[in-house]
Amino acid sequence: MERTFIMIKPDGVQRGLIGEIISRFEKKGFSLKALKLVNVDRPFAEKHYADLSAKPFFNGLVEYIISGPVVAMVWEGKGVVATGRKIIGATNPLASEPGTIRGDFAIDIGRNVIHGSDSVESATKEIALWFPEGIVSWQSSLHSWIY
Ligand code: RTP
Repeated sequence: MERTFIMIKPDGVQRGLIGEIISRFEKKGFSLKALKLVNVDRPFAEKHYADLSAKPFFNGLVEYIISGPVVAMVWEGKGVVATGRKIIGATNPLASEPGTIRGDFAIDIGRNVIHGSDSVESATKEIALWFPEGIVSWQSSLHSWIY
């Protein structure tokens, strides 16, 4: 079953959006496989965003991610990577459709509330980076009729 890495960024945590965000993924039918509230340090944030290290906004992005605790999660389900990105909405919240998380709760691209893996390959890498301790194994009883 496909998995994705989802992170509620510091602004999402500070604004009290954790429950709202978890609820949207749960109601869609995806299963929460791992969750932790963590402060990340600069080297870790730089590693997570290594692919963007040449971008002009890279330093600001790292400062933002280390500015407060984030919620790191693994969600599982059919098509969860692509559908998770749809639930999140476009990177620039002003371009995100209403009904998406960014469309409903954000304005600024530099404070866009949430991250979601952009491919199955990235998800595998990000889950290994954020959850080196491994994740608890459980099977939602809903799977038998959802999937
Ligand atoms: P994410 O990785 O956070 O899910 O975002 P994304 O795939 O939608 O967008 P990406 O291009 O990977 O950018 C990562 C994060 O960098 C910040 N950003 N700032 N022009 C800017 O100032 C700018 N562009 C991107 C955003 O926080 C974006 O989510």
